[in-house]
Amino acid sequence: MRMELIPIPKAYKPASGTLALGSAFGMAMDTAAERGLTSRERDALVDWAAQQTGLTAIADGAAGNGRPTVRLSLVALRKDETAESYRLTVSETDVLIEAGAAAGLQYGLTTLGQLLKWDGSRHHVRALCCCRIEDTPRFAWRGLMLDSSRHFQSVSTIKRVIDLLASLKLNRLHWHLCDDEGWRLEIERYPRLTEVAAWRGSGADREGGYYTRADVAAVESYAADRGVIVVPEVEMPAHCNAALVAYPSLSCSGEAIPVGGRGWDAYTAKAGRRVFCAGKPEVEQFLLNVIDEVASMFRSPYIHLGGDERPAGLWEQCPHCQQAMKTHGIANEADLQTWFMKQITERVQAKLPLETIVWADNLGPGMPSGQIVQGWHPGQSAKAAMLGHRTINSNHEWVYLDYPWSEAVACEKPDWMIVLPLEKAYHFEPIPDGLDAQLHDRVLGSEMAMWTEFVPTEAKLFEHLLPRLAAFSEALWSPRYGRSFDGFLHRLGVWRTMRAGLEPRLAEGLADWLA
Ligand code: TNX
Repeated sequence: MRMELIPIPKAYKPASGTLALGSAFGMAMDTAAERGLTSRERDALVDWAAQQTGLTAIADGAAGNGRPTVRLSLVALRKDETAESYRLTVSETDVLIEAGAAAGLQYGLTTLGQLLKWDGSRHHVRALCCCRIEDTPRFAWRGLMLDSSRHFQSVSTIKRVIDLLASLKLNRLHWHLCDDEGWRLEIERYPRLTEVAAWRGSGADREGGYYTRADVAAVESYAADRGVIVVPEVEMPAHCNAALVAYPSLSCSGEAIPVGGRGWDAYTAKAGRRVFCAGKPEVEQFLLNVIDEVASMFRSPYIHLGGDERPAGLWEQCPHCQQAMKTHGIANEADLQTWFMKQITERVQAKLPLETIVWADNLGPGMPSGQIVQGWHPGQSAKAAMLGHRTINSNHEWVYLDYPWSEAVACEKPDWMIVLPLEKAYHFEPIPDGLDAQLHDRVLGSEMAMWTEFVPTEAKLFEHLLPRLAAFSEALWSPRYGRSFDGFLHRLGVWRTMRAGLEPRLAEGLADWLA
């Protein structure tokens, strides 16, 4: 079976004959699509068709004008289909894409673009081989977490990342916007977060940056047009040194955080990792105010509240935290974190129509039940599912993109990192080992995690993202059986050529993929 798509579709049937396309094709929507889609969705689909195929898409709606037509049709879904499913039929006269929603139509067009690039380059004409594809994602949550704190990426880099996600049928960008090493989001109520904490070093030596409200709006609408939901993260109660550099009173001692140099660890090298004080009411107010503003900027129905890697011992030494523990009958620091996160989560949920996500570090019976839990250590996602939570399985051994992809590059990395080769990324299984089949639907999917302590430039970023993100897309989208690493490598070679042909700048960053 000839099939050059990534991720590989659920079902593909070749048929005889070809459809020749010139430099343009017509696009027609059936009545259901005309009625069922917003004009913004229709416009975005026409733009997407042109972008993915490299041809001119003319939304003329009419057939019989001599041009081949791509027809978009909204249909009722079958039981095994979701809003992201599509059916694509290439006949000798036209292309029909059927789906239950805009998302599925968009993925059908993405597939059309891949088919055309491959068939076209093979035949040296713009032609498609007739075929029928039925496709549906295995998991609903297919994402990338991007850390913009440790190193800042420009809006144009973020848009290129979103293009990459969309071309691989990935649908979530989890945006890690604040951490110890930098605060990256403009919050009008707290200007020092970006005046001060978005920068390291000074004068000509200053490095960093932040996203304005206008930047976020641009990224959001760019992502929305490509079927990607941008999920912002506001980290707490730890990984917050940058916020404490800007507003020291939010820490337990209230003292200024000593800053050293302009390296990525400038805010932690001298100060060590600090925490927000769990015993000061102003901390909760600060975080709720920040979340309010974040929610007003993003249209995501989800917000990530962090929750990972609280350094032990700091709250124990703090009189405000001790007092809070006494008042609320809390026995230890871990329970204090559970209480703190619960306070914030419940207030957010009472006020805003948001689903909350947290890292799994503080997983336990005290966690609010509706919480989505992102596991990053082996076993955490299984435990979260068993405790009744929906979970995103980002087991670091399989999906951490900051890890080197081979022993050869491992020497440039810190000792604690393990190697995540392409083949391992390909074989990632999002359903944790041994999880009871009845709980499988609690596993929403996964995100690869692109931490950027050691990823300072766009070229490095793409070197880390690709090709492992392509392997991951297949693990999340395609059926578990009926695909192979060898087959993937073959298709990857094709995909790489296609992308390189289209985007020479990207190709520069991809030098040694398959060497
Ligand atoms: C752990 S995973 C972290 C990050 C680091 C990463 C490095 C997680 C929730 N926290 O802060 O960047 O390891 O691999």
